[in-house]
Amino acid sequence: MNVFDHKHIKNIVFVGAHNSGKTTLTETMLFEAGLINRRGTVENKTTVSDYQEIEQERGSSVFATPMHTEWRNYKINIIDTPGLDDFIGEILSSIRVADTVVTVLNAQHGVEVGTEIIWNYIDRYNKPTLFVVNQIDHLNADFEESFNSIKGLVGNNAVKVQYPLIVDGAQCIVDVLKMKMYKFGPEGGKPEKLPIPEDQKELADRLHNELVEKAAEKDEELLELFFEKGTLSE
Ligand SMILES: Nc1nc2c(ncn2[C@@H]2O[C@H](COP(=O)(O)OP(=O)(O)OP(=O)(O)O)[C@@H](O)[C@H]2O)c(=O)[nH]1
Ligand SMILES: [Mg+2]
Repeated sequence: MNVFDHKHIKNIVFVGAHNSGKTTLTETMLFEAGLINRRGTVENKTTVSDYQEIEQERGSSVFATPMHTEWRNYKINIIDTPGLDDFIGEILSSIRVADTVVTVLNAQHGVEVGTEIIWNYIDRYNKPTLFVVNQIDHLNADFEESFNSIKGLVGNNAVKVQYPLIVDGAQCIVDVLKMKMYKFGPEGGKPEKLPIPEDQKELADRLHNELVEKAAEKDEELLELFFEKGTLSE
């Protein structure tokens, strides 16, 4: 077994309102990373994270569950937390040890009361967070509305890193950090990496600049580099 010093251990904590899809997303990540060879579901009581009897009875998470993977000489701990604030102790203790918090939203609802409660703790403990707009396959899912609700919650510091797009019926993601488009097959899996389509270039460029400027604004060293080079590398 590999041994890691504290600099090479990163804790990534999944938080979010009840039923936003944290456990399903974690399961999918473990599957796509090849750590499990069968993707379980909450309905079938077969996820890695919700393994306790009470969680399987309720069909929802009750405990913070740590899982892990290795990536580029780092040990990445992925902690899936419950969404219901009855279990706020589990959520709080996980946020305290987080290097990065991932706040999962359901694209049908955007920011919910549960998201607000959890955000207050993320803010209080001054943790960086990435928002994932999840469940975009629903008919009434609305990415833009969800993003606006994030801005309503955290203010203008929120910037897009990726946005979803349907191209020829296929689910795609435009990544404005890497400036690439990822196209997924119907069953998910490894996406095809493609150039950003012509009709998305202007928007993608604008979002890329916003992202770079926001990053520079928050860090003196990056700001100096930004003035020197006019942009920042990935
Ligand atoms: N259509 C659709 N359903 C999803 C998606 N992700 C999760 N679900 C369903 O949403 C429900 C809740 O999913 P969970 O993964 O248990 O959500 P959670 O955030 O872990 O819930 P708590 O732990 O109780 O807070 C389940 O019925 C999932 O099958 C998605 O991307 N699309
Ligand atoms: Mg869960």
